[in-house]
Parts: sequence; structure tokens; C-alpha cells
Amino acid sequence: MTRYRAALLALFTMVALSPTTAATADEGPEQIVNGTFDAGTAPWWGTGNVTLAVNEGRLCADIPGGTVNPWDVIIGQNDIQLVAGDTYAYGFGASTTPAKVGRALVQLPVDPYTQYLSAAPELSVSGNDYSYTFTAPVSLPNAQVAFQLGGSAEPWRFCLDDVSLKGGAEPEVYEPDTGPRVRVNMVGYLPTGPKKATVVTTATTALDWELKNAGKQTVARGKTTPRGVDASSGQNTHTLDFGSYRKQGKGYTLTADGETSRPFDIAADLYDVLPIDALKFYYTQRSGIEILDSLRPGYARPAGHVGVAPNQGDVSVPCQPGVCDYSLNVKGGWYDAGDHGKYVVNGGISVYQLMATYERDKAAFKDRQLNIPESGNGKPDILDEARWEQEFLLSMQVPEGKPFAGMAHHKIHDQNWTGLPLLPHLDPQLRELHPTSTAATLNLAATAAQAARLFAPYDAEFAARNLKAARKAWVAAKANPARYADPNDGIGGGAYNDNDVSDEFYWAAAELFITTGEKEFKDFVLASPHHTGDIWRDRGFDWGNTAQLGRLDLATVPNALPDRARVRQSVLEGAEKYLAIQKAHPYGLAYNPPDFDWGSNNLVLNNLVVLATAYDLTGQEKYQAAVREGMDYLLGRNALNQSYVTGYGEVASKNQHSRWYSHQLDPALPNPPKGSLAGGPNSSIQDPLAQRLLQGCKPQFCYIDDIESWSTNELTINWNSPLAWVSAFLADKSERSDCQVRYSAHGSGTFTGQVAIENTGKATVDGWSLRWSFLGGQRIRDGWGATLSQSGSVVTAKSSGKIKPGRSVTFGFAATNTSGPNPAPEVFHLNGDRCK
Ligand code: 9MR
Repeated sequence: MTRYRAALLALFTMVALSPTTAATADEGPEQIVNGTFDAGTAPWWGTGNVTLAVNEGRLCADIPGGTVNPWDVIIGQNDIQLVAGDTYAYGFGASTTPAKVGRALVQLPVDPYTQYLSAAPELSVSGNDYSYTFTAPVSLPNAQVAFQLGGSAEPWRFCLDDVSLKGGAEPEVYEPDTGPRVRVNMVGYLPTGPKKATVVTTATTALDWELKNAGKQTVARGKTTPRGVDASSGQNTHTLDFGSYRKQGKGYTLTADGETSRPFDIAADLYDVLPIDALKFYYTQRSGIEILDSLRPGYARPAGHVGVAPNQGDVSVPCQPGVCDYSLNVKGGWYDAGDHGKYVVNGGISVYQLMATYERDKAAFKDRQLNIPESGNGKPDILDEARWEQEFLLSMQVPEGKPFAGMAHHKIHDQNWTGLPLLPHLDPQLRELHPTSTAATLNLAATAAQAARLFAPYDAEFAARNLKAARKAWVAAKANPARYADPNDGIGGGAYNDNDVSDEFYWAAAELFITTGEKEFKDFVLASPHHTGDIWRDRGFDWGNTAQLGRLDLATVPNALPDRARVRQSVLEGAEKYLAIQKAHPYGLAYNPPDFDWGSNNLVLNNLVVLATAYDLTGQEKYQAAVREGMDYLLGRNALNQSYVTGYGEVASKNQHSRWYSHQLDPALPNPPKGSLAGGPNSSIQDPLAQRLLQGCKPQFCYIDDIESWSTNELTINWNSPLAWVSAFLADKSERSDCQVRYSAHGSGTFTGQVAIENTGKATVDGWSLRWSFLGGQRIRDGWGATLSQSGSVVTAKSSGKIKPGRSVTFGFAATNTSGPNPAPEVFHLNGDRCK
């Protein structure tokens, strides 16, 4: 804080805008947050053309020249409470180089921007203090203090300090409504899964708990376990475990310490619909296509960015000035989040995770599941949805003959940030391609290689196009290994900058190797530090940390890597780490850094992906239990006692930051669709609303379900993708199937195989069909003990025989393997259900 003592006298010469004495108002409470800039620049904001910084205790900014209107450059603070009839004293200190006349306003933050105070301070180089009084004509929860500084031909510098607005009522202190102190997964629990809850209490010794059914009868009871103060919430906690109760039913509640939890179910089909909803999310994120009411009632909107005014994109999008001399048709894809930007790095991990969800359990994903325009085309809807994005990623590749051919442009988005709400087809901003980056190019290489193998059975042309693009991207990335996205390129869209792309290289090489089996990629994978290093960060993987994607695929997707057993073992090491974090956490969170990251919910989920993969690799119950318990946090067992998935649980996020699901701002618009994940607690609270309301928050409390809180409450394509992956794992009916398969193969070139199916269940299997995929190009030639057929990579063995409980049947085959590795299939389905 500094003062402009030299000009103290000026204070008495300022114009008082109302006859009321400043002294009366001066006694009122302070309404401005951080008017001294002792706590940095937050929650002050500036228009996109100014950068706010604290300099010697003052807020200073270089004001650009060449603007026309005063409001072309603004520095302000929002959400100031005014009380009608109350008189306010408003003051600040300011200096400029050179001298200027500014505009100081207290106003309505939206059209018609009614001004309650409007002054034109003469700003000087030596600095002055300014003060005014005014009487508020209306009561308002969200008035705006604004300094309008535009309209100058020449650039100049503005410094501000000691902004104060005194008067009115005590500013509201935000207290989240956290409901009953017994915290449960409000959706419910799986009958055979863990069932834990967290109690917030001052008690330090064990408490009694009771489980009641919907009829209020007590069906189980026990004692809590005191867990002490939880660092992520600052709360004293106990946990309680009712896992031995397994009876299915609706409307259970838990009571402890005189508090009764919100109701929940115990049901085997608890997660059957969540993966579908999580995947349906992508259709309404689509750019370049009309969203049909018949497919998503209440969500219809015209196609966004198809070159129809007022849109300026995306059919022929130029580069930013000086970046390239061509335009690209980059229509389509998904909007990244609540903005209209489309970013290759983030699109990459999102589409990867959709394809990985499919690749993990192909039989679970079918045509007509997602109610999308492609439903009914005979292909799994999840692949159709993934293709919508993959086609966009392909379109971002620099064409032959141009500089950086084969590289991918990092992103395409608006020239300037737009306000909310704004439906995609109404966005009037110029759209621009930003420079190519190595990270984007490797995201393209990885996902295109993955798409090549997954689309092969459905569309050979698309598969081939992807493989070609992947190879080109790989060569281009190797030739340009350090073209990094500019961290300052964040106007009108996110920067998505990342200066370490060694992990993207590893991921791309892994996907290319799995798909092609080629030596170049194998050698690259084996030599990469990410192949053997401890990549299992406490904070989880995400768009900027992608080595884990390569490692997980090398462990789970059949391939002939020489050290594959070690790779698989390494996933278990990661899982053990997350298991230990979860065990120590009174909310059962497998994520617990001292500060929570932007989009923490997706990191929570990605740690669960590692745990789930460990279960897929070993079948060990502890890993499955950890995934199930981990999901409890997202659905209500947390400090805020709320679900972060729209439409799931009695109290759930519904106001995520989005320009088209802006119901909170315009009742005519919808809330986000059921199954939309909110980013979740973010300790850094970068947006002004969170900065105003959540200052000093403990990690779990750094969240607010308000559309303005873009740093804690956005929705994105890369956050819903792990939700789809994990919920598909939870919905997996494989544990309901009772078979175990042993597969062995001998020889190369022409080889023979033997398959034994054991009925591990209690009922006789009367007639059977066993299905698997040959992913190394193997072809069945002959079979015995069953009738074998093959379509593409999918092999089916059929028999009309019986398999009694506890008994096995064995059959064999001869097959050819013309080139490369001969990976053993690892996933088998008996009569449609996945075997263990
Ligand atoms: O998810 C991104 C997060 O990891 C970064 O820390 C943050 C700041 O760069 O940006 C987040 O991504 C946002 C992107 O920049 C623009 N679209 C919305 C994304 C989610 O908030």
C-alpha cells in the first residue's frame, strides 16, 4: 500500500456528487475486496488488452493506445453489494504517465450499465487521492466498480491504490450450505462393494451409527472410527463402514452424532446409466452441427461455426497475423469447455479416453446407445462420437507443401474472450489458427494411431487415413521437437502451454507401436525415460502429463513389447501409491496434494483409472474396491456434501460455466445435461467470483456452483472423458459373469492355439459362444472342439455343448500370423458377458 500524501489537500477539493457528508458514509463497512493490492491483483479484473500487476504495492497496468471508446480498456471489481438509500464514500489514489482524464464508475454490470457514480478524475503524473459520495438508488448484490481507461491514441501507464467503498450493509460472508454432517455417496453403493461414510464432528471418541431403510427401520449399527483433522477440509472427521450390509433397496439413510445423511440406494445396477450420460455429454458439445431436439430434448440449437453470420468460422479459418498464409476448414469437433475454443492437446486426451473406454471393453459399446445422429449406422455410437473429434484433429494438420507440413496447429479460437451467455452460432468473433506445436502434433499422432486400429473393422479408409496422418505427424514432431505453445497466448482462448513434451513423444510412440508393431516405435518406447520412470504422480495425469496414457495402453492392449510384464507390474506400483493415499484419507480420496489443482475432479478420476487398470490386470479385489470407494467422493462424500455430476444425487452441480448451458443467467437456456462433471475444488481460485467468496479456502472448500466461477466450476471434454471411463468400469457386468478362460498358442507363422473355458458359476451353461479379438492380424484357418469363425479381428467359437458348474471345456485351432507380433488375446466374452 502506498499513499499519495503529496496531494492530500486535493481530497477536500473533490466534487461531492451528493450533498450527504462523506463522514456519515465513511463509518460504513468496506465493500471493496483487496483495495490496497496487498493480496495481489485478485479479485480485480481487466479487459483482455491489459495485464494487471502489483508494482511497489500498487496495481499498475500499461494501457494500450489506439482504442476509441473509454470502455475499450477497463479495470474493475464485480459483485459489490449496494443497499438502496444508503450513502457511500468512494475513494482511490491514482497516478499516470502521462497525465490523463479517466472515468471512475460504480454501475450495473450488465446492459444498460446504469451508473450510480460517474466521475472524470484528472489523473496526474505526481498522483492524487480522489473521493466522492453517492446514494445508491437501488439495492444490488453485484454492482461493479470500473475504471474506464480506453480512448487514447497513445499508450500510457496507470497505477491505482487504496480503492475504498464504504457504507451500506456488512458485506455478505459466503457460507456454503453443507447440509447434514454425515456424508455419503448420495447416488448409492454397490451391494458387494465397500460402503463408507464420513462424519464431520467435534467428537474425538467413537460414535454410534445406525443404518435405516426407507421405512425408518434400523437395519445395521456400529461404531465410527475417529480420523482426526482432515487437511483437505480442515474438518475433524470420523469414518464409518457399513460394508457388511448388502441388501438392495432405495432410500437408506445413516444417522450418527444426531445427524441423518441424505438418502441413498444400494443397487447392483447403480452405475448402469452414468457411462451413457457421461458419453451423451459430447453430442451437445459438438461444433459444426445442429443439435436436434429429437435427440436431446431441451438442448436444440443451430449449428455453431459453420460460416453463417454472425459466425466468422470455422470453414475457412486464417492464421493469426504472420503465422501462416493459408486458411483451413476446421469445422466440427467438440467445443473444449464452456468457451467456443477447440484445442488439439485437450481434444487429444479426451478422444483418447473415449476410444480407450471402448478398447477396454468393446462388447459393452454398441450402436444406438447414445442417441446421436449416427445411431443406427451399425457402428458403436462411442466410436461415432470419437470420430466427430478425430476428424477435427486431422483437419488441424498442416497440409503438404506448407511450412511445418505434418505438424498440427495448437488451437483455433476467438480473437477475444466473449461474455456469457453466447450460443455458438451467435459468436461474432474472428476465429484464428494459432501456431503449430510439438505437443499438438504428438496428440494427433497418438490418437490417429489409436483410431487406426479401432476403426479398422468398421471403416478401412478412415483407419488408413488416420495411420497415414499419425506417421506424418510423428515425422514432423521428430523434425520439430521443441515448438512449444506460447504461455502468453491466452486471449480469447486457453493457452494450454506445456514445455515438456517428452511424455507426449512417449505416448505417441506407444500408440504407434501397439498399432503397427514396428521397430522404430518399439525402440523409441524402450529408450524413453517415461518407460521405466515413476510416472504415477500424486496429482494424477491430465492433458499436460500424458506418459501415463502410453504406459496404460502398453500394459492393457495386446502388443509384443519385450518387457511387457514389467510394464504391467509398474501399473500396480502406481495403483499401490493411490491405494495408500486413499486409505489415509477420511473422505476416501485417492488424490490429496496440499493444494487442489484446476479441474481436480478429473485428476481424482484419472487416479481411479490407474486403480481400475490394476484390477483389470490382476483381478485383485482391493483395486476394484478402491475405484468404487473413490467414486463416493464425487457423488457426495465430500466436505461440501454435494455431487459434482449434474443430475446425480440430491444436491449436485448444475451451474457449470458455459456459454450455452447458461440457465443461471438466462432462464430460457438449459442447465448442463445430466452426467456433466464440474471441474471441482481448485485451491488457486483464479476467477474473481471465487476470489471474492472463497479467499483462504481449504482445498475441498475452493469450489462454488456458480456459472461465473470458471476456475472451479467449468465443464470440459477432458473431464467428462475419465468420468465415462471410470463409470464404464463401475458399470462393468464382468463380475456378474462366471467364466475363466485360459489361452495358449504355439509356433509362429502358422501356429496352433488351445483355449479352455471354466464355468466358475453355479448354473450350467447350455450352449455357448466365446468371442475374442486377434489384434495382431492373425487369421483362423481351422478349428476342433468348437466351430470357429472370424470377422475382421473378431473370432467367435461356438458349441451346442454344456459346461457344468466347476467344469471346463477345451477347444483348439490352427491360425496364421503373417507379420509381426502374435499377441495373445486377453479379453473374452462368453455368451456376451466378459469372463474374468
Ligand atoms: O484445464 C486447464 C487447466 O489445467 C489449466 O490450468 C487452465 C489454465 O491454463 O486452463 C484449463 O483449461 C481451460 C482452457 O484454458 C480454456 N477452456 C476451458 C478450460 C477449462 O477451464
